[in-house]
Amino acid sequence: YEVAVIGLGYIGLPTAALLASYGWSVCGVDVSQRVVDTVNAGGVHIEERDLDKLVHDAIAGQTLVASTEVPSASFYMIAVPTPLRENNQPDISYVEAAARAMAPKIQPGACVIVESTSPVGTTERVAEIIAELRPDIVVPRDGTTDEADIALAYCPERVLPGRIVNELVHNDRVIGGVTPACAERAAMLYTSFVKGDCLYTTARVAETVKLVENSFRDVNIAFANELSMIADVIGVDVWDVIRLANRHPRVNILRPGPGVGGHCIAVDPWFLVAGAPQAARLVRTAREVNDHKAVHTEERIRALIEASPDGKVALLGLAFKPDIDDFRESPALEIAAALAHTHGERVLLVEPFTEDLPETFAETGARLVTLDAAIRAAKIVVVLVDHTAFRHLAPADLAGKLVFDTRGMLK
Ligand code: SAJ
Repeated sequence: YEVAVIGLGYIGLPTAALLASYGWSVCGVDVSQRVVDTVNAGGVHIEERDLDKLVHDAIAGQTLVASTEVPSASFYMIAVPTPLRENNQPDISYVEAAARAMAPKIQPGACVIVESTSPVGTTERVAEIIAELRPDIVVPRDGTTDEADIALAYCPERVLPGRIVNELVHNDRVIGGVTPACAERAAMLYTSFVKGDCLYTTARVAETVKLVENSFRDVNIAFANELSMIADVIGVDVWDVIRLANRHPRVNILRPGPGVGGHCIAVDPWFLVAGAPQAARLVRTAREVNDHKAVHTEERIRALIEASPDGKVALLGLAFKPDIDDFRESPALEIAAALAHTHGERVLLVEPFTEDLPETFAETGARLVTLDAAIRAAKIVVVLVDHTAFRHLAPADLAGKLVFDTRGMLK
C-alpha cells in the first residue's frame, strides 16, 4: 500500500477515503472487526455528510481496503483517539500502541505522520518507540539534521464535525516535521488533496498549534457562558446584551449554551494545561466555567421541575451541537441523563438524530418521543440543542408552558 491509515474514526475514515479518491492505494486499519467489515462492505459506521459515497466509491474502485492488521506502506498515518483520563491527564496509549503495531512493518524511506490531537511531545514519544523496536533504522530526532532512514511529522486535523469532507480539502494545513526534510516528505501526501495552504513548521509547534486552536474557542465560549450566568444574577437578557455588544466593531461574543461538548473542545485544553499547569490559568478556568455551565443549567431545570410538580418536561436535543448525531461529551445528554435518573417518568426526550436512547436512560422511565408529542404533553419545554428541526417552533406552540431556551434559538 502507499498509505496505511491507523484508526478509522471521525478523522481516519474520511481521510483514508479521500486519499483513495485522489488515487492513492490506501489500507485503513482499525482494531474493531465490525468497523473493518462495514468499511469493506462499502458502508460507514459514522454519520458524516458526503462520507458514505466517498467510502462506497473508494471500496468499489479498489483504492481502499480495511484491515485489522497494519500492512507495510510508504506513509503511515496515526488517527486514533487520545482520550482524557479521570484526572484530566492525556492518555496517549492508543498512539503508542499504533506506533508499536507499525514498527515491525516500517521500511527505510517510509513516512510516519501523527494526526491525533496530542499533548506536546507525543511525536517525540513515537520516535522513541520506533527507535526502541527498530534499532536497525535511524529515526529522526528533534533539532537534528542527521540523515534519517524514515520521516516523522505531526500534521493535526482541524475539520469541523458535519463538514469534515469539505474542510479536509479546503482548510489550510499545518505540517510539523521533526526535521525540515520530514515536513517536506509528509507534505507530499497533503499537497495531493489539500486546496488550502500547507504551512511548514516543527512537530512541537504543530502539536501546540492544534491545542491552542481549540483552547482559543473554549476560552471564548467560556466568556459567553459566564456572561449568561452573570446576566441571570443581574436580571438582564443575555441574548439582548450579546446582540447589542456585538454591534461594537471590535467585539464578537460567541453564544452561551448548556455547556461545551464534543471530543475536542471539551478535552484538548486539558492537554495544554497538563503540559504547563502553573502557566495555563485562563485555559484551566475556561474549562471549569464551561463544565460548570452544565451544572448551572441542570440546576435551573430542576428549579422549573419543582415549581411545576406534576407536569411533564420536554428536553429538546441530546447531541453535543446542532444537526449532528454525535453524543460524545454532550452536556445536553449529561443533563438529560441526570434529570431522567431523578424524574424519569416526567421526562420526554426529543432527538431527531437517534432512534434508540443511549444505555444511560434504560429503566429511568424517560421516553424518546417526537417533537409534536413532546410539545403537546409537556408543561415545561427546555431547548438543549438548536437542531434545525426545532427552529420552526413558534410562540403559539409554546403558549402557557414554562420555556427555558439554553441556546437562544426561539424568537
Ligand atoms: N458552542 C457553544 N457556543 C458557541 C459555539 C460552540 O456553546 O458559540 C459549543 C457547541 O454547542 C459544542 C461545543 O461548543 O458543544 C464545540 O462545538 P464547535 O462547533 O465549536 O467545535 P467542534 O468540537 O465541533 O470542532 C472543533 C473545531 N475547532 C475550532 O473551531 C477551533 C474544529 O475545527 C476542530 O477540528 C475540532 O474541534 C477538532 O477535531 O479538534
